Amino acid sequence: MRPKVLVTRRIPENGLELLREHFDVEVWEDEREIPREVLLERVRDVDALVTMVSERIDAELMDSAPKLRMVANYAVGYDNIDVEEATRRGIYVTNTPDVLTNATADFAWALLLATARRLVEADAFTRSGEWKRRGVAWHPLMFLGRDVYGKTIGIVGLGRIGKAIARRAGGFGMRILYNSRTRKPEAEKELGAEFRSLEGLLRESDFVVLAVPLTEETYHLINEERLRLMKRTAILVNIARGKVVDTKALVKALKEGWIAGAGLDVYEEEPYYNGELFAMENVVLAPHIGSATHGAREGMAELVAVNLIAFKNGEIPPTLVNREVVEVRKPG
Ligand code: 8YV
Repeated sequence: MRPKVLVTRRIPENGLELLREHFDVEVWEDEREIPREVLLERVRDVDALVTMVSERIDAELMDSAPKLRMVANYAVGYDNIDVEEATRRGIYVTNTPDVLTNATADFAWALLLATARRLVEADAFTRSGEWKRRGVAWHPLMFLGRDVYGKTIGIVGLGRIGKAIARRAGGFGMRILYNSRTRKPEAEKELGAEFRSLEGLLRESDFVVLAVPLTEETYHLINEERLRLMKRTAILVNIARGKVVDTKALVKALKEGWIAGAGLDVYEEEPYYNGELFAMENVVLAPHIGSATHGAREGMAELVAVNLIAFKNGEIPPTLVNREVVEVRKPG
């Protein structure tokens, strides 16, 4: 019998084709997210799981899946998985780094530029026909935005994606500040980035971009006190995880003008629906699509498959997250 893999959402065909050569593959094809109780039922006889975003892979799920040997997360961030619990049980956990770095960094810039230059508001205005209907002459004060070129960008988290964001900032003639748990002398040399305390970075930056993983330490890292340190003209961009920012504090900051705007791809609760940000013109909102390019999505699908196949062949999966698991159980 071939091992069974459940894929919880549709992913590009290239990954599924590879998987089908080695596994019995079941894909949850429904438009709706797989309901938790259905997921708990479906995992009963699976050997491996391809999962993503907000699906909680916790002790309860692992209890429901006695045969589960590997969880391949279709994402670089794996805060949805209780990795410690998985390791204890000898379950391998993998993620999809690198293949989505450039796409996500590009998207951080798309949000930054769209927010700075009020692109979404301007698009809505143009489509509405108001430009002609109102009979107001075009004038030089329409849709004034924020300058980007030559300004200061502050990147919180200088991992793979943070560095790729910084590289792009070079082309915009920007001063680059960064904050991370440890200093990165090589990146400082390569990118000309300057280390700052988080507080210092927030005070000095015109654009603050969040690129940290969600951990206990980064939960609500950007809170009321820290938002108050930012310039009134500054823009916050979040392509990391929604819970890195205290949304209530952010709404207050935007309403009361402590900061000028925000470009968000991630939210504390996803899907984000009808929250206070909906009514604000100085925000640009995207539905967690940072890595949604053809290339990145196909790369992620391939990497998920490569990891699973390696595991099946008794090899260590190339992007294994919990290396200690090898002590608990050999792959295969
Ligand atoms: C995923 C992401 O597309 O990689 C991540 O951490 O947030 C995105 O690239 C999304 O989480 C689906 O799993």
